[in-house]
Amino acid sequence: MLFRFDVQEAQAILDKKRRMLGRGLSYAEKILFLHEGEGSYAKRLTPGQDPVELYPDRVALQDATAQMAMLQFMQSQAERTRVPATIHCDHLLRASRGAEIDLATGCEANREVYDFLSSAAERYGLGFWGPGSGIIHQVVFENYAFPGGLMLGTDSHTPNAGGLGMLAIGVGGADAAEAMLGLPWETPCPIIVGVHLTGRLSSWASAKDVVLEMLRRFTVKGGTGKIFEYFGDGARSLSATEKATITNMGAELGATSSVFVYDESMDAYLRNVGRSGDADEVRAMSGVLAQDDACTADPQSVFADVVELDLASIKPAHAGPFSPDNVTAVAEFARKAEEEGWPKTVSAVLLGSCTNSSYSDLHAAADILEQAARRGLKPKVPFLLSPGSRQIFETIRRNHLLDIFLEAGATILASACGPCIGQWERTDVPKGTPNVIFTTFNRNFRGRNDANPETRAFLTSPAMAAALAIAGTVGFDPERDPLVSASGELFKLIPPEPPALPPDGLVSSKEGFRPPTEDGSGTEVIIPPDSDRLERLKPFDPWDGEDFIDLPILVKTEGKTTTDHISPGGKWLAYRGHLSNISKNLLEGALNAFTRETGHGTNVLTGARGVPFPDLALYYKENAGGCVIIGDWNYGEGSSREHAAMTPRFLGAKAVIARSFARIHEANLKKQGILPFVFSDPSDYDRIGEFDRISILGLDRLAPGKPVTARVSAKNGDSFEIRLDHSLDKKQIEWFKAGSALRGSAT
Ligand code: MIC
Ligand code: SF4
Repeated sequence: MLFRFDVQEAQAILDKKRRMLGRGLSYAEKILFLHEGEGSYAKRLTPGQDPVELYPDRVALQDATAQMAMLQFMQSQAERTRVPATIHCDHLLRASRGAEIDLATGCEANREVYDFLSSAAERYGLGFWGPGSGIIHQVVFENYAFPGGLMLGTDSHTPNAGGLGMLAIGVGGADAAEAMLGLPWETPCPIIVGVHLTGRLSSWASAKDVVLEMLRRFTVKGGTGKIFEYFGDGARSLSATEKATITNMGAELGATSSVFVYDESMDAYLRNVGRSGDADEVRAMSGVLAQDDACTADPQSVFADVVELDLASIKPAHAGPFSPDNVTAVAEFARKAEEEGWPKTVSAVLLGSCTNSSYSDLHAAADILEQAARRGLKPKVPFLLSPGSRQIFETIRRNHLLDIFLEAGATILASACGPCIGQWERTDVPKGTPNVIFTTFNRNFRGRNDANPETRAFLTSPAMAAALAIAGTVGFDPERDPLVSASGELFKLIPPEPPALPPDGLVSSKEGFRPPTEDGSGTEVIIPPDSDRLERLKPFDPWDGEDFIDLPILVKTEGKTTTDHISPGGKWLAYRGHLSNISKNLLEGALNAFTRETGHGTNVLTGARGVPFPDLALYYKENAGGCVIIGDWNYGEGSSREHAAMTPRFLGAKAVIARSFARIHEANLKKQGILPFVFSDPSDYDRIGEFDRISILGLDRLAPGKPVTARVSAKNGDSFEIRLDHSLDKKQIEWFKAGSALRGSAT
């Protein structure tokens, strides 16, 4: 049974809401209302202000975040997850020599983490997808996502399931642990924005280009607090997996989630993957779930905002470097590359990831390689493919696409995140060498893929990625530029028209999957006592009731400070279950506004310069009662990793004062007992000096909606006061007092 209510019950709930609001309901609202907790059910909530309590149908965890999630879940002494949940081993596999060898090496290298996760899953009743089974979002899409459902996932790209009409939201591990305890999940009631799609994609334009267009318009901050609901004729023209590419990268917009309204493409997908039973159940509910007429007749009465997007006007584009909203049309790219002085040749092409590894995506890329092969051409540069799941891999093998990739000389990596999260043992380009790569991934932050800050990564569509691998020059535009065949003739690539779904369905494989156990009480969770990768958590200390007085500033970060800057991936992924060890990467990639260094700062107590932030934080913890972090706009953009909040907490940071926050990171800070403040006047950011001390006053009167005063004291004794705003509600203030949320809710 997918739904907790039958048609009549669901209808009654929604009728009540319609009456309460005096208007029609959107699809996303219907899902929210059908999953509300008692705390918010009967209330009329103001989007963007009031918190909403939700009960998800499912929780998904990936191995890099599941470790902390499970360690926190274990702190609660619970017996079993109350909500269906799965763990997916995808992030920790390194990509080096190809699927088979990498999988064997990875299983050995990560043995203690996999043993821990597998035993914890068995003990607490979670499904377990072992290494090689696929990337969390792809596996969830194939096996669990369903229209009308609500899911939480400990990964920012969880909204991928929005391609199947599921409202899916990325959260930190503590949130997931709470949901698994059966507690309601609380978030600011999202603002629903309608995205009305008309027309059809044509030529080289793809679903990737649709979301790049959204990023061009709205930037990485534009989605904060919002759910984008995609609908209209244009939406119906996209396949479920094309839709998923768009909702997946809604994370790059900072959106709480993105979702497409249920349509035929979702029904077709579910049947193609062998889930006809689910498809039937959803069909029975489809009348209830459908957008109310007002969404099309009078969209302004339903949505906070309506975006019009004509798919026919979408042109192919690349995004990068260093930010997914740096979007350049392919037609303009050669000129831009010249202007910017980017290297002219492509150094590698990476295909796959959770964003673009559907059958159709891989078919599109294979089609290009085949067109080139017929003219005697092969990729000029290393071409690496990470299939999204074992099922996808088996399907491309059965349907002979794999042969095309292999003949083109591609390296087939394990069905895992691999280079997307820095697990790429790149040896062909020495660190520090400027170079350009094209990927079909969703993020391109500096150093993310190969730990080389000089690598400029551009996000693009699968067909374009393949075309660039063949051409080898960054400015290549297949619409405009011909290629020269092996026999010297000019020819142009033809835009591929891949099938939406694999003919004969997706190959079914549950290899590497262990379903939830009925009773795991006899299973012992394996944590070797001497492990440097796993460490049981000790609760953070409760607040001592005192104001924070004259705390030094650990860093004032300048510009983009993503979670990749605060707690990088790559080699550090190995320590995601060991708080003491992973804390050694704190703010490694952050730019210090005072000194222009990255990852280092000045010890204002001793005068020592160039001190790594973890050492500095520890020094302040021991000698100054802690520290404060000052952040720029959209601080904590990017991933859901709560390590970016736990490590500063562990090393004594008391508050982060930023110009603004990304949603998941702000929530993670609250959960871990760090106070997130924003400058009431963003220009106060400029007034803070390196040697200033920060006092946060009146903490005993901390209350929802009430600004707080901070005193900034300079070395010479001068001081001034600034106003800080916050979004803490009553419960979250209790978390702060208790030391962290789980401590607050579990003890
Ligand atoms: C990412 O794409 O940045 C990650 C790695 O999947 C993260 C999760 C993590 O840090 O483990 C995410 O997007 O949430
Ligand atoms: Fe994995 Fe990359 Fe997707 Fe994150 S964005 S889940 S690292 S494939």
